[in-house]
Amino acid sequence: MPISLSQIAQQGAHGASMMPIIQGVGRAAIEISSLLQTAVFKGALGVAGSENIQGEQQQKLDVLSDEIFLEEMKSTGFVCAVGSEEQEELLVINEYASADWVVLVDPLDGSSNLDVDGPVGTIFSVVKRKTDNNERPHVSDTLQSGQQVLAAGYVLYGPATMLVCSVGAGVHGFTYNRASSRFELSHPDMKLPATGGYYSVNEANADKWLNNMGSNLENLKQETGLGMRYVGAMVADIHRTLLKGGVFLYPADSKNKSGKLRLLYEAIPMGFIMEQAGGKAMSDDGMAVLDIEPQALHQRVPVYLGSHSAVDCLLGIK
Ligand code: P6P
Repeated sequence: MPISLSQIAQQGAHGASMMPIIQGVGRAAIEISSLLQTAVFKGALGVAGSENIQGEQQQKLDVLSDEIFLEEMKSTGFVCAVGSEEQEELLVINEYASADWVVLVDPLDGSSNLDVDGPVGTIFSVVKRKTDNNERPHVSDTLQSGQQVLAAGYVLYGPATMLVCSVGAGVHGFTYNRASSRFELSHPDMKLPATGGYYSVNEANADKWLNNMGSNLENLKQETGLGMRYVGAMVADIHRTLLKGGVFLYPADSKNKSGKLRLLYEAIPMGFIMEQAGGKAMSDDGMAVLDIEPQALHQRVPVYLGSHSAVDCLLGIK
């Protein structure tokens, strides 16, 4: 009997309560995967003609994926609000405004890869609301550190569609099986290799990096001899780092003084996955990603995510 997403209900302290939400992510993933594969025939590639809160051109598929994800979170009946990269404000699900859970999401990460048929992904995390259930959910419900995360993970839309997630009891990878129309466990108990792998960074920015990150990276290259791989979609670069080892980094630079990646729906979920898989998730000033107290829904942070040896070598941690 193939082990499917319902197995999550037996994992750790939060598996049972998180399973319906992760199953909702799985349903959204199947719909988004199908949308991506037929987008070119439906005129759904290209820009939507609008910008998101980040001032970035929204792709049509960003908007469509956001709508699909919100609809599936609503259909769980357990989610009161969603904080999305594609929405400036917190999206309250009015029909379930008294529910317990708040979901943070980047519905289609790496969408600049879409017009070159590159891999893209969905990144999510789940926290328990801080407001009382009889109050209206508020953006303050999202401003919780990674230590409060109950579930997190990502979907990778590649040659296969994979859902990699954790409820705090290790990391497990599920691959969508079209024959059975379900996600089936394909990568149980994923652990980051302690050595080897690649460094993964957009080196075109190296001359703008802050905090001596250029010399830090040269030192990492000298000390480890790691090769380099960079897809330009965080989900794909993190997934490879999880499987092969090494480090993914997006440092602060003179253009993005707080880095480019968003704390709540990119750095924290990926940092949670990395730590659950035996890796390390750091930001600047010696801060662990999961210890950062968020101040805003779309806050950005520098990230250094990977094996302990690679992250420590890069950051000069003895
Ligand atoms: P750059 C995609 O736009 C994204 O948010 C992440 O998925 C990815 O890691 C990063 O930006 C790529 O940024 O500046 O290298 O194109």
